[in-house]
Amino acid sequence: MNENLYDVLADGFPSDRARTVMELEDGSHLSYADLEAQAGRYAALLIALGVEPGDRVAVQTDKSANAVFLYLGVVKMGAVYLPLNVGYTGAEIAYFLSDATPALVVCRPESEAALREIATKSGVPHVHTMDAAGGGSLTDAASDLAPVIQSHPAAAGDLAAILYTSGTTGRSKGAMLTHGNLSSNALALKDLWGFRPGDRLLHMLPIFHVHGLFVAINTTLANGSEMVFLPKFDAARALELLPRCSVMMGVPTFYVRLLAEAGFTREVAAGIRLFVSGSAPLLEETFEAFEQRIGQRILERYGMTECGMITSNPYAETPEWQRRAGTVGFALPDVEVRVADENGRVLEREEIGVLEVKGPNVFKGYWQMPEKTAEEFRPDGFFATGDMSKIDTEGYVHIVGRAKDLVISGGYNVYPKEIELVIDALPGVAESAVVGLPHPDFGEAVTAVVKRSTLDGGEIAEEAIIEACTKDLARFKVPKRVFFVEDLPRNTMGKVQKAELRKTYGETFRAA
Ligand code: MCA
Ligand code: AMP
Repeated sequence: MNENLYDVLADGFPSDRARTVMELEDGSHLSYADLEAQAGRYAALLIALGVEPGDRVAVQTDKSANAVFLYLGVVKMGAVYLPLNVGYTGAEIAYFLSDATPALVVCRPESEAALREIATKSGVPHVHTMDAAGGGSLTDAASDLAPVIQSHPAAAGDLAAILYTSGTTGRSKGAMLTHGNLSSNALALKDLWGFRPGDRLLHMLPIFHVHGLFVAINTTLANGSEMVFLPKFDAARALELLPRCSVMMGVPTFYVRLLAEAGFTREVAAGIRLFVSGSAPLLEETFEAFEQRIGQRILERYGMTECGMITSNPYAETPEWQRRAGTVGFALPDVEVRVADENGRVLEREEIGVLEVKGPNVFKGYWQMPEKTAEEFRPDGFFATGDMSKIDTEGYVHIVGRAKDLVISGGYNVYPKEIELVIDALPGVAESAVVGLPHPDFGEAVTAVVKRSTLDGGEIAEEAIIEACTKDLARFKVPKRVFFVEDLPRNTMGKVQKAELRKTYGETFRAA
């Protein structure tokens, strides 16, 4: 049976393919017929280049309609889509390419020279460009080709995408997501969140991570409805566009920034039937301020790259089942969740442990890391998320912390180890500890605490550390502040006490 994600989504496309799929920043519209033709052309080009089903296609481009159509074309012809954050630096990209060995890399024109050099070293045969408007060598090469009509017949367990997610060891892992993972999530969310004909989603998220790419786009396409598709989040633009939309999805920072706008009123939001928040904890104060101002409750849901969406607060509210601040709701249909201790013993309601998940949404494993994969799965197939949680007596899931050493800044994950490795390698540094501190805009702000080395002489300064990080790391990972200490606080086992650092420096950004 063919379970290619593209075809599953296409089952939901409107029968009148002239209907709009995207309205762009300049007000122009693209139809479902445009989507089919352009995705089909990219699929044809990939086949012409010799890309085979199962080959990886790595894409580091700006957000554009063609970038979405490229994603769909890759999936359609059976290759594996590998999106990369545009913020990633050459050093970061070099690792992804050497690990994933893609058959094709698509990059911004301005990074072509650097990318070609990295690609050559990793043995990547093809490099093409795509600019912020969707033009470039890839689109040129595809323009005269006849669109592929028939998708590659894929099984539910075949790979559709690899998304890299950093790890506690500092080494990124490629989460392998299958056609079945992505389509089960899209169809579940379409039903659960009441997607209906005529919906229009305000799309302001980046499209190289699960939230903007799969949750927002796949759900919309499975519903055959439209998106107002903007290059990035901008609160002032959101105020102009919200009255013409019916659904908005965002990370908590979007809602914090909207609430900072005096013009964000009930009238502006009146046409929105659903505001969704996820990727990071939504503070209760944001949930409450939003309800007070707008008269609607944000629907908070929870997920991760490896599993797509896992839980959601209720869409249809009843007197007993409401969207509750500080909770992420209930497992999606067909998804099971439980809380277990570190030995895998399943805990009772209200007890705190690690959340474990099983279902059609759960990924196939980490790319070429069978041991790492085995470590994260329980013998009965549950995946351990690393999120500390509890399920309350009514069944609501609460994410109460993280077992994994992770900072989430403006919805982006930052693994401290990766930053610590860069800082520790600098002359003048003995050792460092990176923590996330409360930040009014980003939720958490990456902060480094550094012990200087006496060996290398000189006094390394905050600016030098930030500059060095900026060279190697995407900007959202770069510490917003660096503090110096005589010694890092350690427990009797010699482990750095990050909780203590978070307490000591906790007020740093409060008034920012
Ligand atoms: C930008 N900067 C950041 C961030 N974004 N720093 C820390 N954290 C960030 N998230 C840097 C910029 O490089 C710049 O640095 C400075 O902060 C100010 O930029 P600003 O103009 O304020 O940023 P922005 O362009 O407005 O972006 C903020 C943003 C954006 C809109 C919140 O980060 C964003 O769209 N976040 C969404 C992330 C997302 O989609 N996550 C989903 C992952 P400098 O001045 O030094 O250059 S999927 C996921 O987590 C799971 C599956 C799930 O559950 O969804
Ligand atoms: P990522 O690895 O980028 O997919 O991020 C997944 C992580 O984001 C999860 O493991 C959680 O730690 C966090 N996360 C996502 N949604 C929420 C939420 N609604 N509340 C708290 N944490 C969340």
